[in-house]
Amino acid sequence: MGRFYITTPIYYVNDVPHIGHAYTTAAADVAARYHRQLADDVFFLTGTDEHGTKVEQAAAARGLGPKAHVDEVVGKFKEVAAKVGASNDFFIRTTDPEHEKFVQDFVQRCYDAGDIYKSSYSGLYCPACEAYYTDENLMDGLCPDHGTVPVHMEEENYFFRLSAFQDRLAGHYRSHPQFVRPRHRYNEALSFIEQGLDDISISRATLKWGIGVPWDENQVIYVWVDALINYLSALHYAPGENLVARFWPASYHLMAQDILKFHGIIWPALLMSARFELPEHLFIHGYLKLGGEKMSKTRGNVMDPFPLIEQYGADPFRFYCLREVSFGQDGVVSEESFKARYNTELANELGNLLSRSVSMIGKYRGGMVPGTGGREPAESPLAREAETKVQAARDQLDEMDLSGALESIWVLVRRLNRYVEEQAPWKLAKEAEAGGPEGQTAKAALDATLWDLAEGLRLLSVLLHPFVPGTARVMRERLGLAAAPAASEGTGTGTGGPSWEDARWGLLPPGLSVVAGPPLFPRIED
Ligand code: ME8
Repeated sequence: MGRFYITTPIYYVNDVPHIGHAYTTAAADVAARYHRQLADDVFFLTGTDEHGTKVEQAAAARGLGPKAHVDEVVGKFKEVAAKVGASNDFFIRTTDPEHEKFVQDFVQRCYDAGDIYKSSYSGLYCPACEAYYTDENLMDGLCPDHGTVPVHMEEENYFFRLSAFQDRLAGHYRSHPQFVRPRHRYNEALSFIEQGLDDISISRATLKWGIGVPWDENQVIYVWVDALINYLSALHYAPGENLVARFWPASYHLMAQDILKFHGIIWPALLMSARFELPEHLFIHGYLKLGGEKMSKTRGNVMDPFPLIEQYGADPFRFYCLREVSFGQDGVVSEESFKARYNTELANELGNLLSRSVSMIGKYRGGMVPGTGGREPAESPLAREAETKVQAARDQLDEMDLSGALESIWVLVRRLNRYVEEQAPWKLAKEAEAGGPEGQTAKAALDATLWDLAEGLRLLSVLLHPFVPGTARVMRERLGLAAAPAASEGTGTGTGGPSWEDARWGLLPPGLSVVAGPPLFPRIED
C-alpha cells in the first residue's frame, strides 16, 4: 500500500467557474479514485484562492466588501467540485484563519533564514496575472496572457531571494527528471531557470485584501505566495490524523501551463527556504480551448460546464473531457463534439453493450449468469486481450496518462461489441434448441459467450470506476454484483469503489442475477 496526495490549483474567486476548472478537478478525481482502488492512502485537495487585487477589484465592482464577495462565490466553486463528482477530502479556502496563520509562520521561516529583504520596486505589473513584467516578457507592450496594458507600479516591498536558489533548483530538476511532467514542460521550466532568476517581490503595500506580513503590519503577503502554501497548510488543519506526516510531500500538483512557473520555480524555492521537502511531481495538462482560443475568465470566452452536467450528468462530462483531449496536450472542446462522443461512445458502444448483454442473459438464461460452458475462464478468446488492456491501463494511470488509459479501456469496450457480432448468441440459441450433440455444443458455446460478456462488463466496471464512478456502479448493479461501498462515491477517504485486485479476467462467479434497466445513456436527439 502506497500513499498518494494530489492537489488541484486553488481557483480564483474573481469570477465564476468554467469548464477548465471542472476539467482539472475531474482529472484529479480520476487519479484519486484510481489510487483508492489500489488501496493507497489517498488525500485529494482542492479549494479557492481568495486574496489579491483581482478579487478586491471584482468585489468592488459589485459594490461588496471582499469577504462578502468571496463567501458568495466560493459556493459556486464548491458546487463545481460536487457536480463533477469530485471525492476531494478537503476544500481549502485561503481565508481560513488556520491557513492565514500557517502562511505567516511559513513566511517568517523564510525571513529568519535570511531569504527575504526589503527593497523598492518600480516597474510594470499586470493585475490580472498578479505578476510583474519586464519589457522583454511583454508582447508588443501587452501582457502575453491577457493582452492588456500593464500598469506602472512603484512600491517598497519585501523581496524573496529567488536568485539565490537558481543552482539548487536546476540541481533538483536534473536529479529528478520526473519532477515536472510531461517532458516538454520540464524542459520549459528548466530552461527558464537556466536563463537566470531575479528576486521576486513577495509583499504588497497598496493592497489591503491579503494576509499581513508578520513583521510589518503595513504590508500584505503577495497572493501567489499565500496561495502556493495552501498545499502544505491544508494538511495542518484538515480533518484527519497526522496528515502532514502521512501526505507531505505531495505526490502530484495538477494544473495547466499558465501557472507552471509559479509551481515549478517559486514554490520549490520557497519550500527550500522554509526547509520543507519538495513535491514529487507537477503534472501540467493542456488548455481546453473553445473555438481554438484558450478560455479565460478575464477574456470572457468561457464554456459553462453546469448545463451539460445538469442535463447529462457528471459521468458523461468527465468522460468527454478526458477522452476528447489528450491529457497533457491542448485540445478543442465544444457542445457538438460532446454530443457526438456521447452518442457514439457512451450510448452506442458502452450503453448498448450492457443492455444487449443483460437482455440476452435474461432471454436465454432466465436472467442468471451461466457458467463458462465447461471451459476454463483463461481459455476465453477475450482473456488475453483483457489482461493486456488491464495492464496497459494500469501503466498509463501510474504515469498520469489518463486519456491513454481511457483509450486502452475503450479498446476493450469495442472488442466486446465485436465479440457479440462474432459469436452471434441468437444463432447459438437457435442451434441449441435443435438438441443432440450439436445442440449441446451450441448450448455450451452460448453459456461461454454470455459468461464472457458478463465478465468483460464486470472488468470494465472496475477499470471505468475512476473515470465514470456512477456508471461503473450501475453496471455492477445490473450485473447483480453488490453495489460499491458508499464511501467511494462521496467526499471522504473510504477505500472506495471496486478494488484494483478485481481487475483480473476470470473472477466472475456464475449464478448472479442480472437486472434489466433503462438505457445507461439515452441518446441525445437534436
Ligand atoms: O491560477 N483549460 O487560478 P485560476 C484547462 N488561483 N484548464 C484550465 C483552463 C482551460 N482553459 N482554464 C483554467 C489560478 N484552467 C490561481 C492558482 S494555485 C496555488 C493558485 C484550470 O482560477 C487549470 O488547472 O486562474 C489552470 O491552471 C487553473 O484552472 C487556473 O485557475
